[in-house]
Amino acid sequence: MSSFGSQPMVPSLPGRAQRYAHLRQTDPEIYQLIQRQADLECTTLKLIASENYASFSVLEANGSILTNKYCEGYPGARYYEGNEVMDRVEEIAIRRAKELFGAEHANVQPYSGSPANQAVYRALVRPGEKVMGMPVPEGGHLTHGWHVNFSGRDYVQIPYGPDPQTGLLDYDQIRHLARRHRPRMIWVGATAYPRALDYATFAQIAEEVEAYLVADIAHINGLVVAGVHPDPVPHCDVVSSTGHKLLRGPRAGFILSRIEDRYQAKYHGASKFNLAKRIDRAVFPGLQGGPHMQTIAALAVAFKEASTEAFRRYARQVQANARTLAEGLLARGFSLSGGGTDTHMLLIDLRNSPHSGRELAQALAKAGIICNFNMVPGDHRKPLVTSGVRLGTPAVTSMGMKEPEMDRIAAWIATVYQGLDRLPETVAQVRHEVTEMCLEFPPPGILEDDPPDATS
Ligand code: DSN
Repeated sequence: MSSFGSQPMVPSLPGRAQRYAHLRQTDPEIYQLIQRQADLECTTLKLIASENYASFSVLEANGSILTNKYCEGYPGARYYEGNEVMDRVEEIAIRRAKELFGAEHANVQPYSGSPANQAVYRALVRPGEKVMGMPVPEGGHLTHGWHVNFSGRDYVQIPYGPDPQTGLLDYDQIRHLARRHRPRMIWVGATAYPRALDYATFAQIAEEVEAYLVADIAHINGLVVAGVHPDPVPHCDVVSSTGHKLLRGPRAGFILSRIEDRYQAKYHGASKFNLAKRIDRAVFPGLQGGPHMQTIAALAVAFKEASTEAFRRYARQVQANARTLAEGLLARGFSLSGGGTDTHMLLIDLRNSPHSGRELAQALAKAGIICNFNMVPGDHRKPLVTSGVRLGTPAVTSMGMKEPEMDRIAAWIATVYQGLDRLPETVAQVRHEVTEMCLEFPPPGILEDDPPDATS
C-alpha cells in the first residue's frame, strides 16, 4: 500500500517499490514524492491536452545508463571518443523519425519543443525579420511570437488567430495579412485550437509571399501519424515537434525538414549550407551542447511504438474520445470554442459565464479532473483568469477509456460547474466517483503488473 498525506491510496503496488528500490534507500524524500505523484496519476483524470503516459519501454530507455555519455556532434562526427554505440542509437532515432513522418531529414537532438523552435528561427530567419504566427493568447505557442518570449522580442511578429465569433481560423484574413506584411516565415501550429489545420492553404499563402512554412505539430503528432489529421510534411519546409504529448515518448524535441532550401538563393545565398545542414548547425553548435542520449534512445523507442497499427488505433480512439467528450459537454449546455473538435482537444468557452476558466479548472482539480484554464478567442478576461478550460483525451485514452467513460466525464464536469457556488459537497462526491473509475483503468508505465497497454 502507498499513502501520502490525504491523497487517495492506490492498492497493491509491490512493483513500484521494486522499481525504485535504490532511490527508496538513498533518497526517501524524493522517493515518496514520486510515489505520491504515482498515486495521483492512478486516481485522477489527466485531461491536460499536452500530457500523456509514456510507456514502460520509453521510461526504461529514458532512465538508462546512456545518460552517462557525452557526444557533442552528430553520428560519425563527434567531438568525443567512444561513441560507436551512441552513433547507432542516434542513427536509429533519425531513421525512424524520417520513416514515421515521411520526411527527408530529421534532427532528434533538441532538448524539447521550445529549443527545437528556437533552432528553426536560427536556421531560417535573422533577428529583426518578420515572422507570422499564433501567439499564446490566440491559441498558439510561446515560441510562435508572444511578446514575453525571445520569438516576440528578437523578431518582428505578425500575429494571427481565430475569429473571435466563430473560434475558427479565417484563411482569407491570414492571406490578407501575409500579403500586407510579407513575412519571411509563417508558423502553423497550436496549443489551444481544436480544429484541423489546413496546411495546403497555408502552403499556397506562404508560396505567394515567398515565406518559409513551418508546422509545429507537438500537440497533434500522433493524429498525423494515424492519418486522422492533415499531414504537414508534404506542404512545409520544416516541421517541429515534441516527443511527449500524443506520441507518448520522452520529454524531447525533434525537427523534420526538407534537405534543399527552395529560397536558398533569395535569402541564404551567402551560406554554403542547405536547409537540413542549417537546421543541424542551428541545434548544435548553434544552441545546444551534448545531446541527451538517454532521451534520444527513448525517442527512438517511441517512434517504433508509434509505427504500429496498435498506435494508430489508439490515436483514432483519442480523436473519437475527444468528439464524444465534446458532444457530452454540448448536450449539457456548454459552449465550445470552434463549435467542437477535430483533434484530441477541446476548449470550453465561458465568455458568457459569470465563472472564469480558472474557477472551473481549480474546482475540477479538486474533483480529480486535472485540466488547465486557457484563453479563448475573443477573451475579455486576463491570462491568469481566462474564459476557457482546455481539455484533452490522450492520457485517458492511454488508460484504456472509451466513449462511455467520456460521457461520464462530461457529466462530472457539468456537475462541478453547476455546483461552483457550493463546492465542498459537490467535489467530494465527484472526487470519489472519479477515483473509483480510475482504479478500473490503471495507467500504463506506473504499476509493475501493468495492464495491456492501449497502444500495444
Ligand atoms: N505546455 C504545452 C501545452 O500545454 O500545450 C505547450 O508547450
